[in-house]
Amino acid sequence: MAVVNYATKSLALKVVYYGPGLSGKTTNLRYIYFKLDPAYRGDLVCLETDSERTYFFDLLPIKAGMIGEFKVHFQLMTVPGQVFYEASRKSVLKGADGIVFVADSQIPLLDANLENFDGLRRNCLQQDIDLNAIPLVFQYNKRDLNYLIPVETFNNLLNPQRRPFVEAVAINGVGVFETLREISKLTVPAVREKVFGEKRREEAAPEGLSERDIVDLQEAEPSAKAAAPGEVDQVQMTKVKIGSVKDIEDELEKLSRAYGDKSK
Ligand SMILES: Nc1nc2c(ncn2[C@@H]2O[C@H](COP(=O)(O)OP(=O)(O)O)[C@@H](O)[C@H]2O)c(=O)[nH]1
Ligand SMILES: [Mg+2]
Repeated sequence: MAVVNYATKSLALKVVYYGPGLSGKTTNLRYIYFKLDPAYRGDLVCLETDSERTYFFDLLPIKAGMIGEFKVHFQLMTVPGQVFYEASRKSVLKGADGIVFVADSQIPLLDANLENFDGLRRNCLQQDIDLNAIPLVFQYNKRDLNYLIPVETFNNLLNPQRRPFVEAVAINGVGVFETLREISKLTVPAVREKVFGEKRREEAAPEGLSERDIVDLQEAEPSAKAAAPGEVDQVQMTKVKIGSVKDIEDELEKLSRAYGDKSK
């Protein structure tokens, strides 16, 4: 559920990039960070524990516009892919307002995608998230490679409801902003309804975050040119140490509030 801060009039929407390990989740966040005007985004943060079992999460706050008088920002985050991080995957999903499922299009990874999606289904159940109702967008990534799972196969197996899906080459930025736009288009009205539903109906207040704001997100890209090879991989990340899986939720909320407080 979106974090509402009435004191600073800010609203943080949480969008989780989910998917099997190495499907390209971090690459998506790095590209968005790389292309977005710094005025629109916070630091790209990587959360990790001190122990030998390191948990990697990436977190990127971006400014998106207004809902009524509330400043909206998205908190984009990834989940760690490896099987033994199930607990932290669950924890990152808690309170999600939207989910991007980043699938790896390589044929040998079909089962890995399907198993990971089953895991998402299970984790959503445990977090009281209705996967059939929550804003969800599929990104079929790595379309630059050979031996690809056909989009139709992906849709039949993962996406029978025909949620929005985007073919992507995240490493070159292809489809990255389109995915972000699709998930924001679904998430903003859902949150507006949940948080302000009652109030808005009686007030007939001006439209919240508009299509234009979301389009601006794309136009903040300095140019249409793709990133040079390796450029996105070199994006610097701020590392933040966390004590345990239990601290993850607190840390995410803290970082989100801090960004909401300083963003204008
Ligand atoms: N060929 C290709 N490689 C990609 C693409 N997107 C990501 N990668 C590479 O896949 C690897 C894993 O990506 P990463 O974003 O770290 O995956 P994550 O585990 O989902 O966060 C990295 O070496 C990326 O450079 C893509 O669209 N095409
Ligand atoms: Mg990653």
